[in-house]
Amino acid sequence: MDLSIVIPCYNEGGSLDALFDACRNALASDISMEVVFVDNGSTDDSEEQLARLLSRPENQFGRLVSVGVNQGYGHGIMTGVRAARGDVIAWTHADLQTDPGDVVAAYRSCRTPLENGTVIVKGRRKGRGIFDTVFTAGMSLVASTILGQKLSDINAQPKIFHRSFLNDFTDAPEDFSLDAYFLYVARTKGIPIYEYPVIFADRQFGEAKGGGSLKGKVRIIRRTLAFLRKLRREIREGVR
Ligand SMILES: Nc1nc2c(ncn2[C@@H]2O[C@H](COP(=O)(O)OP(=O)(O)O)[C@@H](O)[C@H]2O)c(=O)[nH]1
Ligand SMILES: [Mg+2]
Repeated sequence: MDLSIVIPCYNEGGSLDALFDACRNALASDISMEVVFVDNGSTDDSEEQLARLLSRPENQFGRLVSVGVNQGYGHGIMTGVRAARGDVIAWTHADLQTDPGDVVAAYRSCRTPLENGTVIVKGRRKGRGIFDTVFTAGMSLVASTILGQKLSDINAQPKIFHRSFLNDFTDAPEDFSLDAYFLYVARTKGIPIYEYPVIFADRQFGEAKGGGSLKGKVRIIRRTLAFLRKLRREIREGVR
């Protein structure tokens, strides 16, 4: 299989019909691919919606992985990643802020180096408001300073990599810091990061639980900074 797209879903019941439509539109005859939907311990009707959608003949590109009790964003993604069968693996969000079609387009933009494991690809969000742009630039600067590695637009989706990259991914964080960790590992291993421009839409269904709200932003900053400091300490102590 060429490509697995892992999509963690946490209380995304309202997004799933549109998400499946978008995934179906993203399929391409020259790429063998699967979408691994992770029900990340949702407490809404996501599980029933996923079961209903996955039973339909037109949705056979999809597979379900369930996490019984939510243990965080990173935990959900890594559970899906470990179940993925593609040579190249991607993750992106379920809320349609990034189009699954852009995941396939980003894959295509670097298909050969991705297949050879010589690059990782990440989205770079275009067309956002000034507040979000400044916030993201600030976070990138702080994270880069703490880790001593240049990281930019850390939480942009998708993230795409060859499965061999997982060997370097030894203790991935369970929470929202996973995206920062991913880029940090690529930088320390000297793997080039290619940034593919993506349009970042507003969330259409359900509620933002991450950085889409001000409260979420504050929480993400605190958690990410705590994680980055821990990572830096461990690097200094030679644990990593
Ligand atoms: N908050 C949260 N989101 C999760 C979790 N697991 C998966 N997700 C998914 O992560 C994606 C990003 O969450 P979202 O609330 O849109 O974050 P935001 O866009 O930064 O506000 C969505 O697709 C969620 O369904 C989790 O444990 N917590
Ligand atoms: Mg979102």
